[in-house]
Amino acid sequence: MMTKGLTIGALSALMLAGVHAQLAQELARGGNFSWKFNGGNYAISGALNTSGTVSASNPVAFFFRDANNDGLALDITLDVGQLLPDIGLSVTVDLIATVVSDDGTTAVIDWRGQIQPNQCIQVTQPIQTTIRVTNVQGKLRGRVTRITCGTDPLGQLSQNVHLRIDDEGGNAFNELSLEGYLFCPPENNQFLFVRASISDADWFGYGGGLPITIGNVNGDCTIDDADLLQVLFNFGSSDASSDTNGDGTVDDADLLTVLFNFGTSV
Ligand SMILES: [Ca+2]
Ligand SMILES: [Ca+2]
Ligand SMILES: [Ca+2]
Ligand SMILES: [Ca+2]
Repeated sequence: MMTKGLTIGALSALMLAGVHAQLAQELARGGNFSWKFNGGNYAISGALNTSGTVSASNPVAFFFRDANNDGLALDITLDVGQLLPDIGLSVTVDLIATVVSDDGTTAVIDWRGQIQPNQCIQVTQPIQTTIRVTNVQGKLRGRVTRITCGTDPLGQLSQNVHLRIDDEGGNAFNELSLEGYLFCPPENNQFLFVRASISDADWFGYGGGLPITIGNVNGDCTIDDADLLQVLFNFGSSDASSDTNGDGTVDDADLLTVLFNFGTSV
């Protein structure tokens, strides 16, 4: 009796989770999101004192993973060089995701990370020099809302998207800062200390959708007979667009994935 009760309880919980899937879970399920930095301002203080505007950068795709093993696969790796190609600084920082709030209609997610590389890195802006970067800190806060499922407006993702993410909370929650020492001195020298930060960052992105890994082989907004037919049609082949688990063969494992998630839509 007890086992049966537990099983029914677990099933109810699963069904409830399915019905009331939270936005953060839906974002994580998509596996990635496209991101566009629209621009902001920078300020450098210390040995150098200057400020200006940071121009918009090309859209990029971020791939979610669980970098800190807390069960939430929403962490991203921010490549500063990709975000700010003008600066010529190549450094990456893992931003760990925390769900601040999520009522199923709107979610707020924080991404934060910090590294202490203590490495000499070439920069080309605002002057061409080397900096021994001692601290890199990144913060992003995004508000996730539902949109009509369709192709990624930023053209980065292969699956359709149904979530939009907008920057939220201003400078207190969106900042990229770097600290280090000009000319790469062997020891910390306060006269050479510089701190650069980006404020007033304006960004947005898209994510969600149903990835190929859960059986949405045609990339649209539902897992249905079209996906089933595509897998059956390519059964036994190595067609990558029908290979849900990426093992090089379209076989019963891929078919089961489609069947298991059959009927899911966003
Ligand atoms: Ca995580
Ligand atoms: Ca914005
Ligand atoms: Ca589909
Ligand atoms: Ca396969």
